Amino acid sequence: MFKKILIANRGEIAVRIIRACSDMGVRTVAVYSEVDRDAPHVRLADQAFAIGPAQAAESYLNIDKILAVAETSGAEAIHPGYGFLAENADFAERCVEAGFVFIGPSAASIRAMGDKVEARRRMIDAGVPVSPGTGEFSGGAAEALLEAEKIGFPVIIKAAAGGGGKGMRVVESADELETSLERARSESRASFGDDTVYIEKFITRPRHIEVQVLVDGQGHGIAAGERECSIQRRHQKLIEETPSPVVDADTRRRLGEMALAAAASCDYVGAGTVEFLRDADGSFYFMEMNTRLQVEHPVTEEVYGIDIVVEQIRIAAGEKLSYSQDQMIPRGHAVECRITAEDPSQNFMPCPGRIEAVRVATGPGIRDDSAVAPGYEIPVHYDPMIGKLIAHGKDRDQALRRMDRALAEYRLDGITTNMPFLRRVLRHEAFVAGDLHTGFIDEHHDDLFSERSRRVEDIALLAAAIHAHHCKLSASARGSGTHTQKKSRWLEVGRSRALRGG
Ligand code: MV4
Repeated sequence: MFKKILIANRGEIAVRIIRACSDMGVRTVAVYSEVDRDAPHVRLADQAFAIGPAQAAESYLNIDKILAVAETSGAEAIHPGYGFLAENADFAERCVEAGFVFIGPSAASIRAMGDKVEARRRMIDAGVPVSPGTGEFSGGAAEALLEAEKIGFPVIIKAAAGGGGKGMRVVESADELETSLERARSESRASFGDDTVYIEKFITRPRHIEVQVLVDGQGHGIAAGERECSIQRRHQKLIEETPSPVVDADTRRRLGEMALAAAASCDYVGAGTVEFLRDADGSFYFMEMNTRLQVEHPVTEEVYGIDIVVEQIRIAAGEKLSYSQDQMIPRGHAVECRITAEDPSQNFMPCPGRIEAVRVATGPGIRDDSAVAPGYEIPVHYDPMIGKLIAHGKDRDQALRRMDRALAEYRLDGITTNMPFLRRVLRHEAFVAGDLHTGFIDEHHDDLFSERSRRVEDIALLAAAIHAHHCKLSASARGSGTHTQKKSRWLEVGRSRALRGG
């Protein structure tokens, strides 16, 4: 096993990886930008090195600097986390050339799955279902029309270098085709420096369901169930869960086989995720393979009783998987909420700032994967996601109730977060019913953003403010600075009214 690992990342995922290393007795090296000097990941690591200015391009994306720190610190392996350099095949290659183990798949696997046309071709060869469509499409409007009519409208034009929604255009009818093709190509050229596109049948009202795979260097692979990730906004997932409300044991087995075939198609080694779209009649189509650890990995860890980060590190060190496929039995249900410093009422405008006080939620079935601390200033330069709350229960109902309790308990003073919005989604009747699809937030926009839905929270806030004020008054009357322990009658009234929606 490695003695020392460098974590080429920041925030909650760097903290998560440091924890896995500590559990394994592996020492850790953090890297940080100028604005992250006092960040949680820096404090938790055994060693930390500055790698440059706030701008990610000059720090967390600076390959030369990161490799230089790896050399100086004596680290043997590098974990990229997610985002930043995690799916950069050149980085994986440079790590290996410099004599470090890259904790992730080979550069060749990353490249193969990063090219969406190539990935599609490999899936077809491997017998994994894909949405009907083309290979690389280099024709003009007339040829596009022929293809689209063969496929049937609506179609979607996607960037070969894309993923995550960039360079995508949905085309409802023939008259939009030419403009959409031009737009998709130019957006793709601007974003990726490559205007290769392909065309697929557009799946309407799909669910996003993905499968976690782990493959070791001895050729053993396991699928650790699916995650339902349909609750998204602008291609950012908000809430994820496992099991999916629509996947039964037999479908899970089939999906697992498809995901392992997808992984084998690019000689995948490590932890990976195979994303599928599920259409309204229950058919699954391969969408993409993510060649990294994912944000939402904890729900799988809770329900399958595994540690995905530990497995990644073991696999990278040449060890065998700790689990076999027949041990992958789901136990209960887990849900994850992504907590962001964003204001949902201001179109999810990022609201970074200084965290004045923190009360992390705990208690039965709750896991907090965050990177927050009192006095910590959330930098404006990176993702507004500051942590994740994961609730595990014996079934979906218990997991959702625990999540609601944890979100109510959680306090992050000094910054605006999306927590009240997450609670509105969790309590929405369509969400409770498991009636999910990728357009959920848009479809239920009025319910989730209306004055009325926010009024409930306003009443609770008002009651809490009155309570705090009342405490202060009684404390100063007694000449002490401590809060009174007795719960204010105002708060109780405010709470019960708020819960009734009155
Ligand atoms: C699709 C699709 C419907 N049909 N492909 C979005 C991001 C990129 N990974 C691919 N995406 C989609 N591909 C076909 N053939 C719908 C989407 C899509 C989507 C997928 C998952 C989650 C949210 C989404 C939001 C809009 C569109």
